[in-house]
Amino acid sequence: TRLPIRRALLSVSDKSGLIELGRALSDHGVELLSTGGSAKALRQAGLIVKDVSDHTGFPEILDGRVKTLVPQVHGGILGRRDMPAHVAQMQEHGIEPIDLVCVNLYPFAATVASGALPADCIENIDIGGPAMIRAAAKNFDHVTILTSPEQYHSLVESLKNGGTLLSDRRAYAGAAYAHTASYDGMIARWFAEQAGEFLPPVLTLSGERSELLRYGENPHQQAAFYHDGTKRAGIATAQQIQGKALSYNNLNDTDAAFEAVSEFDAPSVVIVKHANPCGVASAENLEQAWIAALRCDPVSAFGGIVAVNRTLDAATAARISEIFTEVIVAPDADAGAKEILAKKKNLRLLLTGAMPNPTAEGLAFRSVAGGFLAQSRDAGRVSEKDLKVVTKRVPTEQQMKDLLFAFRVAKHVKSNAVIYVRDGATVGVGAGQMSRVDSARIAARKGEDAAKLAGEDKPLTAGSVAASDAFFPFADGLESVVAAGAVAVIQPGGSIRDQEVIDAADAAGIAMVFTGMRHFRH
Ligand code: 93A
Repeated sequence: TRLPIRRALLSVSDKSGLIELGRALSDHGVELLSTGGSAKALRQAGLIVKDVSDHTGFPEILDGRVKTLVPQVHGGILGRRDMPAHVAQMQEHGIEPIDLVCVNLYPFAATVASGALPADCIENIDIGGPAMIRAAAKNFDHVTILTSPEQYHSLVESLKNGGTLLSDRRAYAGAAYAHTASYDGMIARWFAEQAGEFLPPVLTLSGERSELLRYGENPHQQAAFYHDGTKRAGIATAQQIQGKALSYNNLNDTDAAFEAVSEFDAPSVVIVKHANPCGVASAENLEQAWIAALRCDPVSAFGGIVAVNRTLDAATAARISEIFTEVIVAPDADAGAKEILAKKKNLRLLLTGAMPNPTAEGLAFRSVAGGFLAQSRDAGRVSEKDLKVVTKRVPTEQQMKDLLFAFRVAKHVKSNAVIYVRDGATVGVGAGQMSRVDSARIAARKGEDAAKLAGEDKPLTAGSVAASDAFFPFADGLESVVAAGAVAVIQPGGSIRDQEVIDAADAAGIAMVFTGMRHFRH
């Protein structure tokens, strides 16, 4: 059965869709109650509206801090229509039932984001709004609660059919509590930030659009994508231009690729497989960067995810589409590139509108049994001035550039990570091994394989530079990269056996620099 709506209270900060909703309600004979700004907007559109203060006989006071926090409003929302005692008490106190509440809250997040003073932020903590939302949601048996303009359309459809269904009202109620929970979560986080605390007392998602995914990492797992409301450029801001829906693994890999490529200023390409880069290159243009990145490990690149840090052009798109690729993610793509990729029906093209700032703050999570770990994201980045040359040999200018490039790549490779780089491109990536020596060997072997595929007689790692995401605990790892042909090494340093490792580098006649910063990624 449908529940008819006779009286509605509209009190919204975000006034989008308000007039259309108000008109539809009015057309269906619903009495409109409203607060200051909302009432004004409705009246300007020619609608008949009663001010809440006229309805309750109590004025808005304390600069609007108390507008709707009165029994006529909350009694009208909370009273149970199916209980004679409630009905009698409402009559006794002149409380008229309110069947629909439409509220969205003071823009706290936007106020904070605008850099407003703390006093303004505080003033934008909505009290009356959440109270009405929570009250209406509690009484969903009798009351409909709308908290987002996206819901107005379905409400209008319900009106045409004579009212709302219980199932609709229950769904609206759930959404309403998610909305107030995330709102209070934001406020709690802001208080924690103001106090300089890392750990907020509650962590909630923003209540922004969340997407159900077909399945998780494996088909027997359920999965969803939640936005955290920060609108960080990347996977959350991406517009999908073509191709089928993204899977959990696609999202994870695409994120890894895009975050990695955001590290580089020059036109760059990152190819990712299973969350690890298998080819990274910077060059004069994207096409050259693609060619160099692909050369590193063309076998793994098959079915990979490609991220670029410039508007994707036609020449590069044509090259990429020569091999099977799952996803391309770019800040933008020109018309020529879109046209070429449109021929590849299964390829997903994602355009994010912008590149993220790799050094921006943020949180990173990981689940553990019974809870989750939170840490600030790895926004660390070394530059040339942070590097300490520890060997007799000093890196050349080109080696220095490659060393920094290699260490930035290492940050985005699962530990233990050892990466070989030549002329702005990876030529061997060793990822995720339990022993650093194994990572070094695997990366070197990839350099050999790639050389064979490219028809070259020397491994690609010959004359390269090598990066390690954490220090070499023993000289063996260093000796291994020397054996692969590396002539300069970048690593954090900090092992009690640093001297042994430095001596081995000097004995081999190579250059080595310490960063003082580690980039574990587990
Ligand atoms: O200052 S409040 O916390 N006190 C209230 O009693 C109250 N009632 C509604 N804020 C209150 N509201 C909020 O006012 C609503 O949640 C809505 O965001 C806003 C709408 O105000 P107006 O209609 O004047 O633009």
